[in-house]
Amino acid sequence: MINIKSQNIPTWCPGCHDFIIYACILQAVNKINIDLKKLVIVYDIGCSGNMADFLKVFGVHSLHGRSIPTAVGIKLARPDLTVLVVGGEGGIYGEGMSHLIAGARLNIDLTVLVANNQLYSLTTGQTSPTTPKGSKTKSTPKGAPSIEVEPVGLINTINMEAQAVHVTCLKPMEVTEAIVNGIENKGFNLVDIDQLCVTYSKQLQS
Ligand SMILES: Cc1ncc(C[n+]2csc(CCOP(=O)(O)OP(=O)(O)O)c2C)c(N)n1
Ligand code: SF4
Repeated sequence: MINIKSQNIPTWCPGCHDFIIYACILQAVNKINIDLKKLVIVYDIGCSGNMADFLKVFGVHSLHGRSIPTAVGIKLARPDLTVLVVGGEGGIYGEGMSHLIAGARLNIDLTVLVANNQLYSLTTGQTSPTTPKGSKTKSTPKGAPSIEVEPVGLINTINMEAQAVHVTCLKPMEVTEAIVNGIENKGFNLVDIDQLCVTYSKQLQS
């Protein structure tokens, strides 16, 4: 059994679905029986990116929206490494959107896991690129004005050779399988994961 849990106890709110993504990564690493010397995880900034402290693997806790270019650099320098990205949709579909598009166009061999909770959660629940139009959030008291980004459709439009799937933390086995498939598929892989933010998601019902 490969144990990559660090000594730090996760600080996510009780019930946060980031715990599920964490468990799925642990499971996926065991299923593939990966050589830990060849695994690197690049984390974005946010609640999801805080996983950097809870996994004991080589990695970089990068900047908000800049996890994909960091991962691209690592992969270009060391093509023999398996490179994962873990971040929220605020970082990957918002500030880092152009990097997501560039990665998919290049079809570079990365697996990008997006904890998609439809909010900027670490900064206490502002609207994000996947907040449903009309939702009243802390930053959009009159309702979010923009239509939501649809990540799988977006990647398919950019490059049909890149792989993009949507899964939900309510079905953890599918999340694990998607991570395994992403690692095994030699190309650009987006795994968009419905992830409930138990603390701020109540706004999305408004
Ligand atoms: C360049 C930059 N812009 C903004 C911030 C402030 N910031 C930190 S986390 C965050 C939101 C994170 O939301 P998301 O990426 O969706 O991740 P989550 O916390 O929901 O997992 C923001 C705006 C920052 N740290 N750096
Ligand atoms: S604020 Fe939301 S996303 Fe962040 S740890 Fe708490 S429940 Fe999870």
